[in-house]
Amino acid sequence: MKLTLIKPNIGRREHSLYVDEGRMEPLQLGILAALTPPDVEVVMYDDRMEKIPYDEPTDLVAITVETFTARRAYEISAEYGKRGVKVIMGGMHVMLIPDEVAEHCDSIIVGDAEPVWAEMIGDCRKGALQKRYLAVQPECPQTGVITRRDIFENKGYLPITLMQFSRGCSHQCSFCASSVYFKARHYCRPVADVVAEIRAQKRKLIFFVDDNITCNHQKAKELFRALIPLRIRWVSQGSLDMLNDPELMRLLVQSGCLGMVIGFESISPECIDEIEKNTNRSGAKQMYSSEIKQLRKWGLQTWAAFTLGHDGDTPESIRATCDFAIRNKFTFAAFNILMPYPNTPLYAKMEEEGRMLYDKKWWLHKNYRFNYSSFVPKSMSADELTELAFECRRRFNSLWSVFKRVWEPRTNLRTPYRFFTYLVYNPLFRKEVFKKQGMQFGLQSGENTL
Ligand code: B12
Repeated sequence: MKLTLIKPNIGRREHSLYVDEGRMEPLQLGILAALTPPDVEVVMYDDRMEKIPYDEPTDLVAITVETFTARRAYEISAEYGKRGVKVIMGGMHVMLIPDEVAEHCDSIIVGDAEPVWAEMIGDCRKGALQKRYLAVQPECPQTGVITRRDIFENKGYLPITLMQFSRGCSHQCSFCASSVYFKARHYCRPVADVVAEIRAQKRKLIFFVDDNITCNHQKAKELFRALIPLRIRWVSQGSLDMLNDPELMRLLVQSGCLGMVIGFESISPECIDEIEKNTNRSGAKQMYSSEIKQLRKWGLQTWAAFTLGHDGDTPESIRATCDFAIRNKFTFAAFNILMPYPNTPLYAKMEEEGRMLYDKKWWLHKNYRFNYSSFVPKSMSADELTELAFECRRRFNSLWSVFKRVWEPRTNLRTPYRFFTYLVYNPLFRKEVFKKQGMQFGLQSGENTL
């Protein structure tokens, strides 16, 4: 039997193809490969930079789907369908809206693949693939499974190893798709498995793609203690409440943490209340001054993430958010328009208030473009919000801002390595800002909604 794994791209630019130059290893496909019995041949194609050879013989195609790659995933599935090849889909979007996905393929796995993958492969061998497999969320994700990384070789990925210690987050921010997937729970892998996985690969730079690696302080401390002897460098995502626990922070730094993606979301306390981001309530009341001081003290290079277009946002507050990010010399920042992902509380609210645009299914609509507002904001038009968010990305990533932000002795200039990281990744992200803006979803302009 032969299995073909596929990571879809978002789509294309209006006038040319889009190649993701900052692409990272598709971790989920490495896990699916590892779960697959050794007698099954496995190949992987990454649509972000290579052509999919639709005519290459295969017995099953497995596609990972996020909401922003759904339209492209359905196109790929249709191509295989024309050739009579069976397609299975799984991933975040499948959990959020399984009935829609099921219309575009032969089978779906709802939830983590681990509990049902072996059964599915067995069914496929017998020619008896079921329409739907429902996975019960395992208390310990990925137990005993070491990601197969040989499938990533020679694909030009950034030289950083992706891995997970935990999945999910116990907070319940109204816009977060992951809280829906994990029902606001946080699941940790056994620390020994993570250590074994780090040892099984060669790199010393790890990106823990956890939703919130510091969600459970005790478990995080256990992990960090075990990382210290490995002498790695790592980055991940965490929430501001980690700063309230000095022992956690000491271990985090000692274990090699270079920096974190932190969801600041908004500088306005009203907006933080609106999205129910409890970890940010006290910080937002004083413009995060004590949190930023601490992040510097611990020497972390922060990737600050903001969401724009809250009901309490105005054009002035959005511009002030960008000023705040530049003034505080964050190493990187993301200015994302608030996105109503299907089945999230944010989506339900926008739908109820009649504010959804693009026939309520922006991810399938032929006129929707990457980084456009998909709803009508309260204090501005959708187009104005789209333009303001683009303006923030342009300003934060401008050459002048890159020059200004580097002068932070405790973070960006702390060591030659930190300075190097700053210099290499800022131009890369700057390029992506322009390449991705306004990208069409999928490659074909086709139907209004698929
Ligand atoms: C790492 C990460 C990134 C990395 C990309 C890494 C990469 N490899 O390319 C970076 C930082 C670049 C990134 C960017 C973005 N991301 Co991101 N990202 C993540 C994060 C934190 C982890 C993803 C991951 O690797 N998980 C580990 C794997 C093992 O888990 P998994 O994918 O869930 O896979 C399991 C199951 O779902 C299932 N499964 C998965 N695929 C398949 C396929 C089949 C066939 C089967 C059977 C099963 C199956 O089995 C797997 C094993 O258990 C997720 C959060 C999350 N919890 O998923 C957000 C997340 C996926 N990102 C999100 C978003 C919005 C984005 C951006 C659009 C942000 C932006 N505005 O720019 C961009 C777009 C990226 C792009 N394509 O250009 C959203 C997506 C929401 C949605 N509804 O789709 C998420 C869920 C964050 C969130 N909390 O909302 N991201």
